[in-house]
Amino acid sequence: MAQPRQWPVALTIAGSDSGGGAGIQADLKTFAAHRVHGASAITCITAQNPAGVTGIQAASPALVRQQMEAVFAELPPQAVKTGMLYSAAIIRTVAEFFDAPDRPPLVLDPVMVATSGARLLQPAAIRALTEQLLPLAELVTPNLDEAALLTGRPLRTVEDLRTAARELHERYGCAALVKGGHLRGMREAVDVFYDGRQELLFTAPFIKGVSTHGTGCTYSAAITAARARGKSLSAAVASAKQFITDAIRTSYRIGSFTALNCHQ
Ligand code: PXL
Repeated sequence: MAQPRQWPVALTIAGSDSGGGAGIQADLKTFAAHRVHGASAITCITAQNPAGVTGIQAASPALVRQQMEAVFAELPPQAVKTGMLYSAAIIRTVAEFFDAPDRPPLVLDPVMVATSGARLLQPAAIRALTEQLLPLAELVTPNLDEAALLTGRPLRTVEDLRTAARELHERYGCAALVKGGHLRGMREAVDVFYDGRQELLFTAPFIKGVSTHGTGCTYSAAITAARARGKSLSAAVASAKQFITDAIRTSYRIGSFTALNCHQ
């Protein structure tokens, strides 16, 4: 029999969304759509549906570490992303694990608040995220609210996105993708990428009338999958922008809600 073909592995370190629209579930579907084997280290279980979050329980930091160790021992991933990390203790555990030689590229989606308004990061954990994990990331992917929190200033224009991306790179040494999808009064969803050498603007038509629950997860998972497949960081962001735009454009209905199509 012919030898099966090798697939790359990507790891997501994130929370579970019982409704299947965001979190681990969106990440694994997106990895699969890229023909990348998806491994996961679950940080939290959330009880939720598209209307909102009704419960959260965190895994112990020791169990998060064991999941990462189990994956790295036999399925060393070519790229890793983090999503909902929830507590300072979990962030410290992930940072300690990544502060080692020869770790694969880390895409950090600084998940703080759900589209529905639920808090997904404890306030006391923001410092651990910026001081311990951000310096270890290859890329950070904040939306407008998250970029405002990380830089200490509101973002209202594309110029503000450009400044924020540069500032995040200067402060933390990682590349930044600041996502302007929710900028007011714009016909287009503009994202700014800056890695210290090049600035790139990614633009797509703004699509009205669909839920954006899970867009951040799907976007960062698509970047991670493309990195696991060997693309450069800027090429991975470009292909992921196309993927997330198509996922929004081809959203489907589930009951009285819409969901992103990350099954492309
Ligand atoms: O999109 C942010 C996010 C990440 N992770 C989990 C979530 C959400 C949003 O609801 O539920 C588990």
